[in-house]
Amino acid sequence: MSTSLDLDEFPHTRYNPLKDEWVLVSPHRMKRPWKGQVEASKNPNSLRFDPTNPLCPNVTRPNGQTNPDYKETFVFDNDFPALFEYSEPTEEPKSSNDPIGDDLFKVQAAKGSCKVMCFHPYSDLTLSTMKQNDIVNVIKKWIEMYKDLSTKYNWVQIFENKGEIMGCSNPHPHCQVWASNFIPNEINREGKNQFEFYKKHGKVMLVEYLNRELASKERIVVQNDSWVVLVPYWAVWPYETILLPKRHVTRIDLLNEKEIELLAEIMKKLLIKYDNLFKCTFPYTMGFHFAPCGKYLDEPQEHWQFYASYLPPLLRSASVKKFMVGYELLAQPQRDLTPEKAAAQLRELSDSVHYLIQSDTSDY
Ligand code: H2U
Repeated sequence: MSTSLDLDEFPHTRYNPLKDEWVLVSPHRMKRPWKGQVEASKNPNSLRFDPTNPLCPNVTRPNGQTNPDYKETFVFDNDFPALFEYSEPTEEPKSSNDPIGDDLFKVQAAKGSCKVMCFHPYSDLTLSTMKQNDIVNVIKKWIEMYKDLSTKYNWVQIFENKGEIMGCSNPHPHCQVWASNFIPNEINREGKNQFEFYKKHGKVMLVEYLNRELASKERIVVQNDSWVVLVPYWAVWPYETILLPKRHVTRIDLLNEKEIELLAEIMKKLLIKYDNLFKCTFPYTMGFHFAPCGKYLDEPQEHWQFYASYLPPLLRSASVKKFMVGYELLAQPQRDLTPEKAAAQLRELSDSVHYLIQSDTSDY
């Protein structure tokens, strides 16, 4: 990008076209002395099986149900769901009721399905230390769940909260899947902005964006034949990344076998890099965004591009996190480290040798 601004030195704001919002970048602040606390990193969970953990195989959950002796993934209905399913099984997304009320007091019934998915029977593994084949199983299960939920609900959010710092309640490798009759705010916003871009340029925003990133190389972290991980130009969190396919894919169930295989490969590579960054089991929230489903399956959604977003909170060490507080909550997000520097740091880290396992971990 040609600009007279020195983006490495001077404060500037960057535009996020996906969210239609700006982020303040203050690179000069990286030079200030740091007197904050730096704690030693906690050892990751080393217990393979814990009979008191409700996500482990063969354990009876507090609701009285016993988990099967699962060997790969295991999915169950969340015992404490944020949403309740349609009361009538015949209800469909098309008949989802519209909001009622006026401009000041609007309300709409929220229906949905909340599932928990265990990635693996062993509690001491994470996606970064699981075998690539086991990650392929996880992706295939996501697709299966999506296919089932996408006919009944208008949106399916697959997400993983990892680490206590991110509010994750259980060290066992797992994620959640929430399907809803309504389109959540972030999806609504991204859908509108991608649609406007498509109308204006006749191009898919994130396909075009990736082409530009591949040409510049500045923010690329790792890539393979089907996927690219990069720190977005408009990243908010210090080591935030976006994982994009190299072709236009509107929904998760449209990924082919090779893309699924290579998605598992690149996810593992990125997560090994993340763990190696501060030598800890790296916390984050991750999830997928793609075209909505349900009643939108009948509508053109070509403006959408499938992607995964990784949002890690850490800033300087295993325990020093970036706080999204005062200015961020009241005005707009702000960061010190530039996305280019974050990408360079992540790029240099090994994507095959995990700091805890001093050998090639691809077949751990
Ligand atoms: P988190 O770690 O992201 O909080 O996800 C764990 C989910 O598992 C959480 O939503 C559910 C919690 O409600 N859960 C059950 O459904 N049953 C249990 O016995 C334990 C946890």
